[in-house]
Amino acid sequence: MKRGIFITFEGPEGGGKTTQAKRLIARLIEEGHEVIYTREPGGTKTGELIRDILQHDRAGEPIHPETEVFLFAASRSQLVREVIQPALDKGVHVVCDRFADSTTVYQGYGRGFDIDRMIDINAMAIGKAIPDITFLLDVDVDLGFERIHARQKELFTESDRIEREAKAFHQKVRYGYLELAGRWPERFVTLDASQDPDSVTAAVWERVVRVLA
Ligand code: Z5A
Repeated sequence: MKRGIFITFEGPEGGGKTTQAKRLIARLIEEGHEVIYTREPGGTKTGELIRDILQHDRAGEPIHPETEVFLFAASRSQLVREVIQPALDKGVHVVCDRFADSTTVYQGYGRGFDIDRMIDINAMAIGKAIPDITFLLDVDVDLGFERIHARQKELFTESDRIEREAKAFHQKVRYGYLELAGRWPERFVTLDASQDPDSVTAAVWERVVRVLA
C-alpha cells in the first residue's frame, strides 16, 4: 500500500498555519482524498493534557526549559504512534499544525539549546514520520502579533505562556525557521504569509498538487 503524504505547517505566531491547514484539509476532502488534521502539542488525550500544562501553566509552577523540551517531545511521540504513523501506513494523508521543527526552533533557536541536540531528540520522538512537505508561513513578528492580538480582542482570550515571551525570542524563532528552511530545501516550502489568505492558499495547493501527482 502506498504511504500517505505527510504535510506540516510551521512558522512564527500569526502566520496563518491553522487557517491554511484547515483550508488544505477541506480541499483535499473535496478532491476525494482521505486525510486527517492534527496539531501539536496535542492531538491525543495524553498530548492534550500535556498541551494544557505547556500553554496554560496547568501545573501552577514554572516549567524548566529542559522539562519543556521533553514535554513537547512526549506529546509528539504519542501523536506519532497513536495517530500519524498508523494513518500514513494506511495510505491516509496527514496535515499537522506544527511538528518537530517547532521544537528545533522554539527550544533550540529560541531558548538556546543546541540545535543538533533538538534534532536528535526529535528523531527519537518521530521515528519514521518525517514530513514530505513543510510549509513555512513566514511573517514579520510585529505583523504576526497584530493578527494574534486582533483575534484575542475578538474572542476575549489572552496570550499563552510562549506568546508572552519577549519580542527578541520571537525574532530568534523567525530567524531559526529561515535557517532550517535553508538546511532542508527539499522539504521546506517558504511562503510569504503577509499576503492575503487566498494567495497563500493558492500557493499551498499548487505545491500539494505537484506532490500528489
Ligand atoms: N511550541 C514550542 O515551543 N515547541 C514545540 O515543539 C511546539 C510548539 C510543537 C503552540 O501554540 C505554541 O507552542 C506555540 C509554539 C510552541 N507558541 N506560541 N506562542 P498554539 O498551537 O496555540 O498556536 P500557534 O501554533 O502558535 O498558532 P498561532 O500563532 O496562534 O496562529 P496561526 O495558526 O499561525 O494562525 P491562525 O490561527 O490561522 O490565524 C491567526 C489570526 O490571523 C486569525 O485571526 C486569522 O484569521 C488571521 N490570519 C491568518 N492568515 C492571515 C492572512 N494571510 N492575512 C491576514 N490575517 C490572517
